[in-house]
Amino acid sequence: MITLYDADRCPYCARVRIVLAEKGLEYETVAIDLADRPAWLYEKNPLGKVPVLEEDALCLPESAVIMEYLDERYLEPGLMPADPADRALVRLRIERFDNALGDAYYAFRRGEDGSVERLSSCLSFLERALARWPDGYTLAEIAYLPWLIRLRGLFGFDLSPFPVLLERLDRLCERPAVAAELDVVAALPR
Ligand SMILES: N[C@@H](CCC(=O)N[C@@H](CS)C(=O)NCC(=O)O)C(=O)O
Repeated sequence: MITLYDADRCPYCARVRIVLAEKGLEYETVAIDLADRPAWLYEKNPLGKVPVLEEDALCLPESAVIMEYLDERYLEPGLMPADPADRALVRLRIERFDNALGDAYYAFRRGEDGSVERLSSCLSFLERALARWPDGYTLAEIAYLPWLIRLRGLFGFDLSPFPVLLERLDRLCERPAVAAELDVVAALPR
């Protein structure tokens, strides 16, 4: 049985939930209150963060690592390209994303000075990058979608200056696994 240590608000957890849903996998959820997290969470992840995925003896933190594990362990549908070079590019996109938009999002959530401009500049970067990406559905798309879903659904952030990004978001939200995240976000306390 798969267990996911999870938080609805967390976009990193959303990545894992989307992959689990795409693969049609059953799993148990243990909801973690990050404001009052249990001490035992540090035994599962020394950083005390979610998501953490457990399956049998395996205990795995880090959303990008978990996504790849699930994709390799459960082959259908495949969420990585077949070619090693293309696979490397998917990993690079996830890495770049985490270093840019991920941090800017949290600065925005904390209401830091200049964070709207910082976030907009990261979204412009993603917009330009997306225009060059192959128009597919891989772990790279699953990696950035949860942030866009939250920016729009939770904070009413105007994504219209980023038409490529908006088009991908709307199109990929037609997939049931991604659409389920719209409901998760709609139910979050404002
Ligand atoms: N690099 C980690 C980041 C996970 C992360 O930052 N999760 C947040 C929730 S969205 C968390 O647990 N924050 C608690 C903390 O920073 O102490 C991943 O990709 O899984």
